[in-house]
Amino acid sequence: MRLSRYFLPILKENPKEAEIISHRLMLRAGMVRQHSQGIYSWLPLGKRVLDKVNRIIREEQDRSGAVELLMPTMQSADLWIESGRYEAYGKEMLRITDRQERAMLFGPTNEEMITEIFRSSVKSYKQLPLNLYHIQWKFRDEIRPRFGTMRSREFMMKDAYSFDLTLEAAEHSYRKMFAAYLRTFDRLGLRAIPMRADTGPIGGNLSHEFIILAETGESEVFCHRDFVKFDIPPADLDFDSVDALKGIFDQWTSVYAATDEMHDAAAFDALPEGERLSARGIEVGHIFYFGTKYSEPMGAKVQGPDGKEHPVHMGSYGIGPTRLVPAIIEASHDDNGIIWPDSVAPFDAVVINMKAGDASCDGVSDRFYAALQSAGLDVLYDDTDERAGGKFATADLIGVPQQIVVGPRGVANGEVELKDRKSGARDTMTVEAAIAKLTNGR
Ligand code: 5CA
Repeated sequence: MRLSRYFLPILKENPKEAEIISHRLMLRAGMVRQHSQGIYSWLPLGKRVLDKVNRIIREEQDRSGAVELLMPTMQSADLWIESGRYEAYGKEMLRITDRQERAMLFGPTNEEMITEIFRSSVKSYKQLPLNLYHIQWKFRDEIRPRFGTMRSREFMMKDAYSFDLTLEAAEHSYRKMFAAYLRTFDRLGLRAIPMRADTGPIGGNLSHEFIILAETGESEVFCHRDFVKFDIPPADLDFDSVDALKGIFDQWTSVYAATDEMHDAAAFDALPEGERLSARGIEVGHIFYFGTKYSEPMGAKVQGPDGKEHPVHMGSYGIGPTRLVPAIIEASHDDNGIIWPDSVAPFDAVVINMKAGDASCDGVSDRFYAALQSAGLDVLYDDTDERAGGKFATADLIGVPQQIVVGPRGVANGEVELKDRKSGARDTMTVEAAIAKLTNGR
């Protein structure tokens, strides 16, 4: 992508409305734009990161055996009246009346709709287990939308829903998502800690929130320090193995971890001082097992091996991609801007042409741009005529991991400079060596 033809509305000044660093940097880097309270557009740079986050979420959901579909944002109130949640959901639900005076709503979550899809076509236990997920916009009329897309009113959610015949099978489905979440957050460069959590309006009695520790987090959390030592499940994990999944779940739930609603001060205080960690955190995922809470009132039943009909055991599993993007920034930035983990960086590399219009700088920059692109890298090419200082500041602000500086002096010697955004290390080398280094293994 040539920067001269891209849309990257960078802000030079710190936006006053932003209280936390991730919100400031997302506005400054031209990733999002607010329209009204808690409602944002994702501009091209932000959209690239969001797409990469969603791709990782999707790969890990698919790996665990979940199946993707797409449900609408608009729902009929009828289904919610059936489940008994229409009144109970309260003011967070955005209620809309259509031209035929029918009560509609902008979905805050999809338990009812997925249960309706399930009951209309699954009739036998032989079709189980089943886990269906989608990545779709949600709307919650939050009482305090704040911190940019961290807590917005319209936000994206990956929500998965599992269906099983028995409690034991449902627990296995729950652990599958538990393991998939550990892998997902790890690939996003985050260490997320699963904590016993309250179930709120979703219901049920087994629930974990996945929390990233961060000073700006909205939740107060209490946990054991051992979490840093636990293993991330391997890519070739057998998701059908009950023992393997139980092993992972048991390890990660073996020590104290709870959000403040579930906090047991006596149990926590009994831990030796050096093992206790009380901190603030960001909830990036939340999983629930709620048995037959929806299947019973909505009649989602399957025939069991005994020939009788049984309401299915269900769970639901959420991740917030539009919250994850600022959470990653909270975890990884410096005074100059964002430091993206490679897995979600909007561009893998930026070619900075220090003297656009100069035939030799243009020649080398063009060559780089073509070589990196054909190796499959996402490349930004700063071909603008801004001064060098401004170009470096932009590259650092938007956090591109690899920066290639093409300047007239270096080019005269057949050399360029490579800069690693994270370490700040700079290395001068020949054009050939730099291309080989960046395309290595591609
Ligand atoms: N139906 C269940 C699970 S699918 C559910 O709705 N769970 S939730 O309410 O905990 O939301 C799931 C995830 O969505 C949260 O962990 C969080 O990452 C994200 N999320 C929730 N509310 C917001 C919000 N207002 N802004 C941004 N992300 C949000």
